[in-house]
Amino acid sequence: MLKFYYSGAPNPTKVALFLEEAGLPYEPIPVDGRKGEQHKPEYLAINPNAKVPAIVDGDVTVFDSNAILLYLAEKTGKFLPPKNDKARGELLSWLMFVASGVGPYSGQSVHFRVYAPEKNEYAINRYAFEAQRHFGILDARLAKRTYMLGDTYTIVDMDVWGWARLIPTVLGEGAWAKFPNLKRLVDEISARPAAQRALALAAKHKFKTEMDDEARKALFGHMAVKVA
Ligand SMILES: N[C@@H](CCC(=O)N[C@@H](CS)C(=O)NCC(=O)O)C(=O)O
Repeated sequence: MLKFYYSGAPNPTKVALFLEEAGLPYEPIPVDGRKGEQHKPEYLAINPNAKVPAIVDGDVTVFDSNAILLYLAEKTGKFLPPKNDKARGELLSWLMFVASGVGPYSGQSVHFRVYAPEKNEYAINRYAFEAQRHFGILDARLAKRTYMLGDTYTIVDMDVWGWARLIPTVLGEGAWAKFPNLKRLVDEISARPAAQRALALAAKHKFKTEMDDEARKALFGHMAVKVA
């Protein structure tokens, strides 16, 4: 059975959504980031980047949420746009946009707003600005179509949902008012039974919640090293 390495964080949750939507049988294997389980040699053999999610599907290993979404969609033929070059171009563009922009800027925005030991106004504003700009681009696109790629619910919508449902954490309370079209999509997806099962998965395992020294050491390796 497909093994799914996960935590309750945004990137694994998008993959949980796909697995639940597609009805694929899978064995969930928790990787507790705050306990440093992502750095264990046996997990590094699966994902040398020491992050979740990852999957092992027979003799195939895939890491990175966006790669996994594309792999599973192509394998099952589910949640893909129509088969033509134009739709394929849009699929790849928007998947990479979420992978290289929405995810990293949102993650860094949360890091500097919530976790950084010093509140650096320049960094907070830089990442919040970029996260907001990326969400604004998604919102403008969703003003003109039901789903990211048109009339069909695809892996791009799942990819967007992973981070967009956390907009108040990324940008602060009240931020939803700036993205009414994105909110419509997020609310629609969150109400789907598969999304509720994906969110419930994180609650089935008792992940560590304390941000203590062990957690900081595991998640913020840079704090112990002077690189530049
Ligand atoms: N590009 C990767 C990013 C994965 C990622 O940042 N995962 C976070 C959880 S959302 C993680 O594992 N953090 C633990 C750590 O940084 O040590 C993806 O989309 O899968």
